[in-house]
Amino acid sequence: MSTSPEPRPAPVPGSLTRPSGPSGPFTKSPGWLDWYADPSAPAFTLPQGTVDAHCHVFGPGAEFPYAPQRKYTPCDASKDQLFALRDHLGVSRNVIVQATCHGADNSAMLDAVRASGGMARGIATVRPDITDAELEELHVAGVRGVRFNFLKRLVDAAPTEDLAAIARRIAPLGWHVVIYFESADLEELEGFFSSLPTPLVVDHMGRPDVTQPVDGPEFTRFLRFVDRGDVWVKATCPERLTATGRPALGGEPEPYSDVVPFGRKVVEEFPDSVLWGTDWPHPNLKSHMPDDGLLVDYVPRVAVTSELRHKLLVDNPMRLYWPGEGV
Ligand code: 0GY
Repeated sequence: MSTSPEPRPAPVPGSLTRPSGPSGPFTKSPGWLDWYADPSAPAFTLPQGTVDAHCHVFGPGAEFPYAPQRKYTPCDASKDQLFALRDHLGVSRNVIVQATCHGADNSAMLDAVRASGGMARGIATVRPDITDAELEELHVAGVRGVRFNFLKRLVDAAPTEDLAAIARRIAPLGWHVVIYFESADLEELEGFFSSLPTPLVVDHMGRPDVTQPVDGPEFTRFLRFVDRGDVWVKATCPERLTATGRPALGGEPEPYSDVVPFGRKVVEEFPDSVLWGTDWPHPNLKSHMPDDGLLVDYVPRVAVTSELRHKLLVDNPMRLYWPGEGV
């Protein structure tokens, strides 16, 4: 694998513009909230080399059809639109996580990773019958992990023996497993997670119930789980986790205050194994669609020193996704 980044392709002018019609040949799920087409310029300047370690591409459906077994049909969100957002926010690199609406067809994600000129990595969804040659092809394209999703509203349950078999297959490639689960399910899943032979990366802080105290039993269990293993945590998705916080809209300077103590806790307890990401284009939000510029301004509320911010935004994701590369 090459270790020097290739030149980044020029941003596509105007590509944050979102078509208002249907998603190509697909009809969006009822009530679908489209991503925010006119994000503000962040007040907080991200450090050079910032990695958005959790984002997705959706289609476009006309080019990369959504999977027949999907649980939702989104608004298209193309690689050009993702790269335009990256440049607008001052992000340098992306980790593009396969979204469940594409099932195990990684084409849209791979197309985006390949087009990034080395500035994106991918997290794939794979089936247990994937061949070694196919895994190698994913690695060459820039994939560095697989995602195991345990949310019943997003996927049909997969047998843990199949997932364990996948984890054994990817371990020699130096990949990790991204796990997405509801906090209430951790007790049941913890033994399985601990048996996996790869590092683990937890989506959205394990989805805590933020109406519970940050030092309550549920989040304490999660913190202990992280502490015991080779586990990374994404301090992401305040817009998804919030119960009472004001939304990141209309220039709100302090959105999602109810999530801040949880974000601060993981950033301060695990400064060398936390990651940040936008979660753009924010699938399945119900109450509102955040202004991504304001989501950047949320970062210094959970990472309160420049040292913590540099670890969260640059050092940690670079170590995990671009080891040995300078920013
Ligand atoms: C997220 C969260 C969600 C969806 C997906 O792959 C997906 O469909 O990840 C969700 O609905 O909670 O991380 O983007």
